[in-house]
Amino acid sequence: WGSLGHETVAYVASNFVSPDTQTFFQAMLHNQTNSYLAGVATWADSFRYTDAGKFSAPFHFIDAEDDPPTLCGVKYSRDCPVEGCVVGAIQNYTTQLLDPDLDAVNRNMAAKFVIHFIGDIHQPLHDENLERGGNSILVTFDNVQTNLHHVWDSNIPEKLIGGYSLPDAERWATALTTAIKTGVYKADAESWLEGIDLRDPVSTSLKWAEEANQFVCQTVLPEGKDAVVGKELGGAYYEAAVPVIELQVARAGYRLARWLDLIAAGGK
Ligand code: DCM
Ligand code: DCM
Ligand code: DCM
Ligand code: ZN
Ligand code: ZN
Repeated sequence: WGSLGHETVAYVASNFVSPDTQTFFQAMLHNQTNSYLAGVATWADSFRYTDAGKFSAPFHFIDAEDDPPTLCGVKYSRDCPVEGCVVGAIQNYTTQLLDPDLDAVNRNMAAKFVIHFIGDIHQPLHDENLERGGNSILVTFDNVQTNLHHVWDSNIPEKLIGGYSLPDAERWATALTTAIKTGVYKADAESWLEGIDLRDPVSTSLKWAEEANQFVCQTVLPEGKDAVVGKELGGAYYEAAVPVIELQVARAGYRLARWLDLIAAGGK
């Protein structure tokens, strides 16, 4: 996701964490405001472009070597290489956060990674190998040349919300929070937490990746890549994608809240 998606996931999570979790992460992140999660949600995207952070570039996705739209699916052994992937990264940085001996600097970094990667794993094209997660599929969006990955990361969310500032993210998160508490997601939200297990971050996050990857076959490329190459995606394609993007941002925020609650409780 672009900054709007990541900050919205973080604000949704802030709306659902327990008071103890809020206190725990506000202290860890040295931020006493309501934006303590949103304020660090895009840090990992800046860090991966630095020399010190290059190692973390593969941690933002898992390149499922499936065959959309005929066959979608993620396999950890097949799709997570030695350099790492988002599923392995969630495991590694969650484990670091549970280590009471970890120093404050690494603890702060681990928190920022977990907040970001639980967002990314919910973007369908972060769970897909085809054309580097859609980055090599050139398209136009409202007459601007871009690529399919960027359309899902940023163009669609920003057209929906009308901007990408921190207040835009807070506003979107407020709407998604209401939808979870009393609206269209109310009946399903508890089921989003099924299978969540702090002692098994790989199985937990692989389920999230698998679920997002199914949307590559259903919504991202329902008629294959040749049906979108060079096409204008700001119309009917946009309309079909919006409900999936809203659902995935809502799920990511709600699951991030529970994951942080479990971490703050020390895995107890
Ligand atoms: N991005 C950034 N810094 C740069 C270049 C790009 O923060 N120097 C952003 C643009 C996209 C985002 O990274 O919005 C995509 O990253 P991801 O989807 O992995 O979060
Ligand atoms: N950004 C975004 N959507 C845009 C433009 C920028 O999400 N339409 C993000 C990408 C970078 C940050 O804002 O993380 C700063 O971008 P820039 O340097 O392009 O202003
Ligand atoms: N990305 C992805 N899968 C890949 C390669 C990249 O999901 N195989 C993501 C990471 C960023 C965006 O695509 O969100 C752009 O990546 P880069 O700047 O590395 O081209
Ligand atoms: Zn992306
Ligand atoms: Zn990322």
